[in-house]
Amino acid sequence: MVATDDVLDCNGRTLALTRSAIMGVLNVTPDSFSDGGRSLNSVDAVPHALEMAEAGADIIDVGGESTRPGAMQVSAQQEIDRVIPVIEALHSELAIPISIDTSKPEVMITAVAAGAGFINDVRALREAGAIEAAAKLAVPVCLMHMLGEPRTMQNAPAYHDVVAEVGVFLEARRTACVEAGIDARHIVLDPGFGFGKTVEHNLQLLRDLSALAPLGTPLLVGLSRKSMLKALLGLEVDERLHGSVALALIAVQNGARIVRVHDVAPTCQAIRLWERVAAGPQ
Ligand code: 9MG
Repeated sequence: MVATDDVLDCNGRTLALTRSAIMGVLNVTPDSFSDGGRSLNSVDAVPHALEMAEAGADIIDVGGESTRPGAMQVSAQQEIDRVIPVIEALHSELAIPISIDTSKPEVMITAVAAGAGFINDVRALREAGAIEAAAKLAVPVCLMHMLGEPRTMQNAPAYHDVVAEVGVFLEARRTACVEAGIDARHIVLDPGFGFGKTVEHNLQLLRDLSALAPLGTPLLVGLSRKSMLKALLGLEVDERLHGSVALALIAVQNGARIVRVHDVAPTCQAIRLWERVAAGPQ
């Protein structure tokens, strides 16, 4: 059993996991699947992040490369040019931790130097040099499961037992990270909803989420505005608010400790209410 602190030290800023934490999504990309280019530059992105913090976000996840199926890849320099001015501005204007959503070691290093205190890697530190960079930076990391690569991951993904296979992958990556020198208490795991999964795979993972946390490692999940809401309810991206809040709440009830969301205020209200009910008589 790995002991997990209830507080993550994110480069000098704390992320408390004593209650569910809300991670606000800040895409500084022209082709992100759900923001539709809304947060393109530091001028638009910073006020949006401040709004999310005001609405209850515990951490802001800044990304400079879209991970939607079929998205264009960008160079490390392009990613740096997009995210660093935003991270610098947020670091001086906010007191909450800032996460960098990247798989590239150069971006991780530059982002942490600019004030980021958490690495969110959809490739689970499998890119060359990423695990070594993260170990040196000594900030918490989120290791996400993805089958294949964003460009091709939704081409007929197949598993024998999706929950077991995702669990084996996450455990193997956790072990590799600890062996590379990453503090086990700094590791967060994520099943990667929508990353090389059919709707049935996503539903199975959501039902059995608690099966992925037997090691005491906190779980992060991202279900916000994802295409399973189109498949299940026929909703277009701009109609997915209520479904996203419901999915975040189900995830928290099933063991998620951090939820990555676009709509911070409504998600926060739903989760805080549920926590109050679940706490029992005071
Ligand atoms: C960047 N990104 C997009 N979706 C995500 C998800 O579900 N989890 C994590 N950790 N990152 C995500």
